Amino acid sequence: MIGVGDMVLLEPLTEESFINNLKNRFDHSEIYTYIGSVVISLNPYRPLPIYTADKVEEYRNRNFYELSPHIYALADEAYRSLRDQDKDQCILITGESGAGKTEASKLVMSYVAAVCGKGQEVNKVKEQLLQSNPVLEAFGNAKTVRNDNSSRFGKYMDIEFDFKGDPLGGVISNYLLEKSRVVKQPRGERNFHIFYQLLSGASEDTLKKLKLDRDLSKYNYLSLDSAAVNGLDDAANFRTVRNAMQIVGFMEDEVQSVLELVAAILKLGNIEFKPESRVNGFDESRVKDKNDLKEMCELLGIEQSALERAFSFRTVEARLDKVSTTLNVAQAQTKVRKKVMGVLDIYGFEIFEDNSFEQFIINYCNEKLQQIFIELTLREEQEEYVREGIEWTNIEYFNNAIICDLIENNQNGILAMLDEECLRPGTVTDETFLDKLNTICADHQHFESRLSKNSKFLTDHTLPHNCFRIQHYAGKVLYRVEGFVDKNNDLLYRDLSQVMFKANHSLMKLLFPEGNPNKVNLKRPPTAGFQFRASVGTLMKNLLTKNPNYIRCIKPNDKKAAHIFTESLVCHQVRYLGLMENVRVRRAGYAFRQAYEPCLERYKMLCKQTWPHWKGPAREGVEVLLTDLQIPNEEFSYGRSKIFIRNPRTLFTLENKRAQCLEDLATLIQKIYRGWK
Ligand code: AOV
Ligand code: MG
Repeated sequence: MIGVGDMVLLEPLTEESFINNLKNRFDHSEIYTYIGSVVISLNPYRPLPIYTADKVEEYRNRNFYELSPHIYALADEAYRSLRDQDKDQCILITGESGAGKTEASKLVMSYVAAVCGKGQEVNKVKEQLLQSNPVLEAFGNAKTVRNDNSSRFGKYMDIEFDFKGDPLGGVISNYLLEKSRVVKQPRGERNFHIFYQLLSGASEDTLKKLKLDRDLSKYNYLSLDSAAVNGLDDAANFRTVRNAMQIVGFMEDEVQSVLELVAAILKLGNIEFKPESRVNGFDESRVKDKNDLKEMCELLGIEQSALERAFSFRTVEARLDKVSTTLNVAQAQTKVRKKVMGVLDIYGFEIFEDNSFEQFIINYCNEKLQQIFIELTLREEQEEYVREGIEWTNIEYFNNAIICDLIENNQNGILAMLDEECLRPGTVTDETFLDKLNTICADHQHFESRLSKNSKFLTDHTLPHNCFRIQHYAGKVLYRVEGFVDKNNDLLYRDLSQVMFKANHSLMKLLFPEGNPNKVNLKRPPTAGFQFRASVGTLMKNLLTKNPNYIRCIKPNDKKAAHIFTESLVCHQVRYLGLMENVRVRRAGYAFRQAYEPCLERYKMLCKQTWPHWKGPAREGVEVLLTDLQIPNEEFSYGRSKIFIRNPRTLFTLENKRAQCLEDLATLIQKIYRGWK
């Protein structure tokens, strides 16, 4: 074992020793380390030979602490607990952008797929579950400055199992896609992968049908400076995605429809408008070059003049709306209760140079997850002590509930303020929204802004006037308010959605139900912020009903590079993730706990009465063993099903004695062997 595999056993426990242990292990390609049952995962930024079929076999049906730390151990524990103890599980993966969450979620899924069920039908379900990833990533991931394959949407997948633990299917929920990326990408970033994949990977014939040109520079929506990404083979990935769509269950004509939409979006981006003065003095926009418009309408079966009218008279800028929805990969309709394993992979905490509404939403989501980690780690710990009948000591934590409240409070949270502005009659701008925040949130300890003149608080002169800053659990983020009102409103003019609904293209129709003239809904649709808050709320409630398993991902450097461990960067993440507190909570009462059976099994060789077999109950065997080893009574507590060890050193003593015993045994065997020879 390189360093210490479980931080709970680290002596002495300081931030320095914690980081050193991570570094030492990372330098020896050991990217996983435990804090009790929590897995810390460091992104190696290179392929490691630790995800082979042999490794799967090695970790299968083994106790968590028996082997060196691995994400497979967590996946195995979660799966067995679901199958054998009928406990619904959730896998919560957190960490900042590029830390390795999406990769971790795929590793968990592929491990579970490898160990659960067999047979043709089951294999088909597994394949569908796994192949949903390339499809979703093509349409929802993009290269950002932080990550070449950054998730621009949140994803929660419930994998459903029958009573035997065989997979039945999966239900995927998507959370707020960063759709503004379709239209505009920050410098050095790309649009969603699918655009590049389609243009590089599709056959000449397909491109012709889609009226597309392979040349990226022909499309305004595809930024040119960053089109090629090292290590990303767009053409090969296109084939993977096509294949995956087929496995997931798309019919050939459905794939074609999707690609037509992708092509239409590229055409849409090329449509330019020119102002045209009208008699009454107002400017009106007109489509400049009609070829792209014509081709787009042909692709989607839209009447060109109707679309042109809708563009010209109401909208100045072409905007797109996409509906993110629940996608059923395969829903098995059985009457019996399904066992569920939920895998949550969201967009990680982000701080860019320029942070807008999207970052605000992403970071809010991360606050909520941190909150659930805090609540559940403490709760679970407390509950375990109660369950086992053992006394509990409280540990102080930084609780980020206060930041969640600043954002989501129904009366005066930032999202509520934004909604209020969006719904208010009269002139509403991003500035009026900021003014409102200035007056309402100004004295909140996690909120900063250069304040409007009528406020008595003044926090920071250096802040640009159109920004506010939030001190998140993971760092301070400066948000520019420009676009907040518009993005939260998320409205598409009705005449545009009506034209889209009239399209002779069934998929397109499906995406614009609000354009149905027979279903004119005068009620305003909920804002983007409101919907997000509601769906995150539902998700959190759902997670709270399940048994949580944590993977805490850490990014070792800012260069997306292998072998580099930047201590300051890691230290920052260790702090905000609350990992030191996590260890302390774990050690506060009892550093280590283990069920009686495996404990006796592991150490029984240290005592004549328990070796080689102990006939009575395991708990009594452990008592006999510990008494025989003369370990002081205060070092232990006997829980109902587990033994609790107070001090890590006691465990070391046991481990050392065991190692010594094994060594003596090996020497003895060698002697006997030599004697024979
Ligand atoms: P993220 O999901 O946490 O970021 P990813 O899982 O996409 O991060 O990881 C970023 C990149 O790091 C991957 O594309 C891989 O190249 C590499 N990587 C991550 N984990 C491993 C691993 N276990 N082994 C080898 N390489 C790995 V974001 O979606 O941006 O929040 O929003
Ligand atoms: Mg991701």
